[in-house]
Amino acid sequence: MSKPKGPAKSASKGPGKGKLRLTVPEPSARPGEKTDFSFLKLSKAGEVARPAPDCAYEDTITLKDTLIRVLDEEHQAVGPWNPKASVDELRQGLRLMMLTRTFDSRLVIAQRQKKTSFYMQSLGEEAIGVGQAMSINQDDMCFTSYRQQNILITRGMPLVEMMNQIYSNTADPLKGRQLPIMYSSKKYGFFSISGNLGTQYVQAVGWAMASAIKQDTRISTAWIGDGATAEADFYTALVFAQVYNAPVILNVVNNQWAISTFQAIAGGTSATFAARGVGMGIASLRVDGNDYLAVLAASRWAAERARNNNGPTLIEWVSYRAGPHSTSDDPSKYRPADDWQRFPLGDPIVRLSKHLISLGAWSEQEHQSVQAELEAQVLAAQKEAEQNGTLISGEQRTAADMFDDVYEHMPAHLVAQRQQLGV
Ligand SMILES: Cc1ncc(C[n+]2csc(CCOP(=O)(O)OP(=O)(O)O)c2C)c(N)n1
Repeated sequence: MSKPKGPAKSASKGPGKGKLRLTVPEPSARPGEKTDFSFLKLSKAGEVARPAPDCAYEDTITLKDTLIRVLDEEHQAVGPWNPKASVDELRQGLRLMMLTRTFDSRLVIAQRQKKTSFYMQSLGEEAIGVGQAMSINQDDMCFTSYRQQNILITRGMPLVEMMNQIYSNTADPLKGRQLPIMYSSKKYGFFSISGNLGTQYVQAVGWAMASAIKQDTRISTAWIGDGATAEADFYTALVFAQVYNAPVILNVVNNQWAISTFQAIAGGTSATFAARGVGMGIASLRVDGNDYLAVLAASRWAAERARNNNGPTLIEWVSYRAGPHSTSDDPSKYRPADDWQRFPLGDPIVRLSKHLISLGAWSEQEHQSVQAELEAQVLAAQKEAEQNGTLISGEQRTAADMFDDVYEHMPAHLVAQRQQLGV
């Protein structure tokens, strides 16, 4: 019997180079070593051109591999992306970043004191959400991950209300049903956070499409981390955003890490995350996420584009996750302890404060007194929230709440289950 002839046989012809090998990307350094940050494609401040916000997506193709930066080594604002923000706007931005960091550090302590079960800080990433929230309208809708608490803070959600959610106490706006930090606030245009990574990205695009269908004027913002871009929803969102020219800002926060996983394993060092956008026909920018002025400029550009029906923009924000992934994580097990100190884009709060100092609009003393003021503000909010209960003090909503809102009207089987519980 003759052997079957198939494509596999002909494909195996030709000179191979021996056995195949699987590539598994690794970070350049592990604990005790020094990260080689040369993988980051950096540009000099002021170096990258600024196309008009109504440009064709093709005009952004080169921007996928450059880095939009405004603040230079001397802390001066330079180049075509300089947003020319007023000193008052910048001072407000700095204050909101400092407030976010202060809020985070207090809640990390609260978690260590067992007042809450869990917390996630945004250390080092404060500029991105604050700057974007300052660049859009209060009624634009934000579909965030769990690391954009600064958007709620910028929009003025009372810190007490945020803490009530974290403590799952009697005043928790989400009635104790959600893991701490999974905020939801219709009032502050903040879509309910879900634990399932990436789902909000496609929903943000749908929301933007709905806004366009209704001939509304509001836009949406979508938020995802570098790791979560590997989720299918990320690509689905891009296709729909491009096809329907949805008025959405597609933010990718590249903080280099997804828990213990370096962004190379989500594909980020072979091609930038901004490249994903232009590959789909979406105008895309790659921006220094630790440069508050660059955040303002790029966010305004994208918001203007969306609002004028010029379509979506994808923005890769290059930053660094300076803290642990969450209170359940110990980064010293997988990355060098001094990584953030060596990260070339520095600390967004330090950079903006140095810029303001150079303008004569801030000082070390003012920094310290504002810091003290913010700590007092957060502490006062914390004391107030703790009156409604914490995990250790134990006050919670009634168990009867547990059955509400599963459906709009409670079906008979849920009524029966509630009665079984005797509540
Ligand atoms: C669908 C899904 N898979 C896995 C997880 C577990 N998980 C929670 S956060 C996280 C890492 C996400 O990293 P990244 O998107 O880079 O965001 P970052 O935490 O760095 O802000 C993972 C894998 C999840 N919540 N949902």
